[in-house]
Amino acid sequence: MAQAHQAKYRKDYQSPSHTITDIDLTFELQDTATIVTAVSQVKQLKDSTSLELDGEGLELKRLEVNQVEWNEYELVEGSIKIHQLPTEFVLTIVTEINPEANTALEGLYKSDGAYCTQCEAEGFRRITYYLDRPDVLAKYTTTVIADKAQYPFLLSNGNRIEQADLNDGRHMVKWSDPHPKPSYLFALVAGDFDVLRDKYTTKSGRNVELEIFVDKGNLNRANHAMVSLINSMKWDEERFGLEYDLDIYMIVAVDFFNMGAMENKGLNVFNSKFVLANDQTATDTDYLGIEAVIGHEYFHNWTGNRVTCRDWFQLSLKEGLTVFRDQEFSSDLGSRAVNRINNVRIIRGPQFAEDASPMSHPIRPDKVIEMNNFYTLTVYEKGSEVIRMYHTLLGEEGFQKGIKLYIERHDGTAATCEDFVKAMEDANGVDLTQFRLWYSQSGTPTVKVASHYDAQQQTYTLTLEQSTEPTQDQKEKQALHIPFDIELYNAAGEVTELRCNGEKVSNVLNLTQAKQSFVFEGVTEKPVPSLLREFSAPVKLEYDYSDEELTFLMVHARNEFARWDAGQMLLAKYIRSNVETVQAGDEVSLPEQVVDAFRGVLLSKELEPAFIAEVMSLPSHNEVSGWYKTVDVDAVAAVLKAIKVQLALELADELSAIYHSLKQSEYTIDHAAIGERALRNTALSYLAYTEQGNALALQQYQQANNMTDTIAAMSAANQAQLDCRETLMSDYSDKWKHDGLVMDKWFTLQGCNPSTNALDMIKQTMQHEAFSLKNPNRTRSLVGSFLNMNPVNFHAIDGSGYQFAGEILRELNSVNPQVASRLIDPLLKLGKYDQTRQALIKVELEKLKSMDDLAKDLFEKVTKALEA
Ligand code: B3K
Ligand code: ZN
Repeated sequence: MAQAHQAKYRKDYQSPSHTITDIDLTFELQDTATIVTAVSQVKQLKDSTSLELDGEGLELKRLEVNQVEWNEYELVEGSIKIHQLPTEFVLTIVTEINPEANTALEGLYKSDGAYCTQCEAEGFRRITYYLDRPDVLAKYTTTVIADKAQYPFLLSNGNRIEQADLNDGRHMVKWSDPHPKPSYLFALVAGDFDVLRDKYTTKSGRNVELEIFVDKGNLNRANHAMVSLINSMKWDEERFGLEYDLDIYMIVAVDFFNMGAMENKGLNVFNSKFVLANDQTATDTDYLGIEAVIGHEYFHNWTGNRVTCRDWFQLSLKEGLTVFRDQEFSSDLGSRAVNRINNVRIIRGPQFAEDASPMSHPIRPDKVIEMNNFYTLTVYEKGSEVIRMYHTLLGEEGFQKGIKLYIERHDGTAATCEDFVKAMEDANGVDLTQFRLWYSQSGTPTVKVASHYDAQQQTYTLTLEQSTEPTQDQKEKQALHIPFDIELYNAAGEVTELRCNGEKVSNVLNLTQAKQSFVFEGVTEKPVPSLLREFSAPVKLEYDYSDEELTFLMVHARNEFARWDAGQMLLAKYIRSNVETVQAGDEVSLPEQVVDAFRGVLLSKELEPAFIAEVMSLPSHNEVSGWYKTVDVDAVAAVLKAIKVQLALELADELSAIYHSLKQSEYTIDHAAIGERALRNTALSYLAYTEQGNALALQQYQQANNMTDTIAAMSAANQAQLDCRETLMSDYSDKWKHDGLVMDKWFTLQGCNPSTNALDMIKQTMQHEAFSLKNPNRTRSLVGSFLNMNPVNFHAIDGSGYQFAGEILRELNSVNPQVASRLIDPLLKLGKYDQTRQALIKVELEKLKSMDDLAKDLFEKVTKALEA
């Protein structure tokens, strides 16, 4: 039986009893016995002669206070308590750690041949005993000592201030970071790398050395990361007026990493997936991902590092804001509409699902057992939507005024979400009292809209009603301040000016009550409303649109997002009705006018190809599942496939014409070319279901001169189970089996394989020479894609998919609890399935719960799911 782990509550926050102003660290790196000496300047802040420091998995070698050996201490689970301390003192702690045995990839560990660290959220305590909390900010000096031949590069935060060869084949490098920082931003890397170097001069003239460290032989894959870094530095100066503040910026790409990347001060550590790319190894999606993540980590330098978080409950303060900044960066550099569409898909799909799951929590959580479990879509993506709502309400100018004040007030300190709201209020002279509820209320609000046109009075009334269903963490819900962006169109497709009470009003309605009516005057004909434009709030919209209104908006809405959204709503209507049709044992069908609406988009000459590709993309199985209380997995899968096939057959000529007209002779990475490939490959994903499918996929694979087209061919063959599938899969594996990162795309395809014997094939695939459960990227690619993107096989009614998930989770619990805890998410949603499936999932959750050594990470999620 798992031991119960203690929860922490936001309301219990206490400022620290002591602070540490400076820390001098020395690392003597050895694979199984690294010695860490930490010399800290400690100051008492509260009336306490005892100091409790966090520490996990450490062997204490020495403890001194003011250079004198100290015996007044107790070692307890997770910490050390030191007693009888003076008010100010120098604390010396020597610990021994074992980086080689560290498969959890938290603290100091080895990734292939290199040493690296991951300290956020609470990994620094696996390096030394420390006040491992974000509101203790110290200046760091770090000396790294290691064998010179094996580890020629020894890196840490800040500037390199000293280096020397030692007499025993080892060498040392000393770093000093002038900016006080919390322990979670500490980093160390030691290894042998190839380095891509460049320079950047900031607006005010600071010369910055840029260095990207990659595994030997990968230099030809680092260029896009460098371009993205330079673009990020420039963009933050132009759009936010924020400049870099050190003389060097380093990025290291490692193969073993629990998440995407980490914003350690001056020394970002990245999952190699978000650094390495060239046209032969990476898809367009990879390129865009690299741009976004490089930007995200760079933008943290101000929103996260210079202004950090007081405690981990405030995580969205840095993450929501930084996601907003990276989304804006990608939108300014590429297509705003396509970026918005993809961000909204994440909210409507997996984020809404998280809100409805046992893990529901507000963007600022109130209760946490394992902090790593709260790096969630809610904190990040919904957090970013909350930031976007300030932007919608205040405009770019007002928003930037707020950011400026926030940074002026809190630079060099640890702040709270409340500090951020206050800065926005004070800079703009507005009252955001009700808006604050977005930080404390969990769940997804629904806004139900009713309309009424009065021809005689020439008035049009929209009645908006908001409600939020109870969630597992919070039963009572209140009315939120919802910015609700609308437009009204007349029959000619022109926009009607909005007037209320004789005055012109903004497009953004302020919905603040449970139910509220807005009466628009001077409306000379019954309009078609465009509602929740740009997805101006993270809510579900309910409005009874007719097919005619939706096809009208698909053509006439001025804004591309609204056109796409109308297409999605039209599809949603027919997906829902067809699910019922299938349940009644009848055939799926789409009416002619719906097919024609999509034909119109395909034939459009003005729309960008990238945008057309988005309109043609059906909602995912996960997103559709979110529409139902209890989801019929097989019916939804059948409907999505049948709709795809019907569109493919009816639009085959148009799709085929597009496919052939968009053939490119040369591969370039610019947004126009990426968009054309996206549309061409979307066309292929449909054509795969026609007679020409097999020939086209095979030919595209053979002729492809870039990875985007290669993977698109394989993916079409996989989804439509074409005859050429096996040939393509084995050819690819022969070519890339030595390269785990490139093989991840192949593992993902195996994981999503819709074939009825997919699970057996996946089990065989786990024996592939490139696969290892210890590597998070491999595990996520194969197992993660099976759990998240293979609905029919994962939810197989014989329970085989759940059993497989259970086995993997039990193994990963001790190998890498963080990865296990990410992987378990689909099983937490058991409440969405029929009784048989629920019971089967429950068996697996109970088995996990009964494990003696169940890690905090899984414990928190499993208990919540079983309480549901
Ligand atoms: N701040 C890190 C995430 C750390 C996750 C810890 N489990 C990356 C990011 O959001 O930029
Ligand atoms: Zn972040």
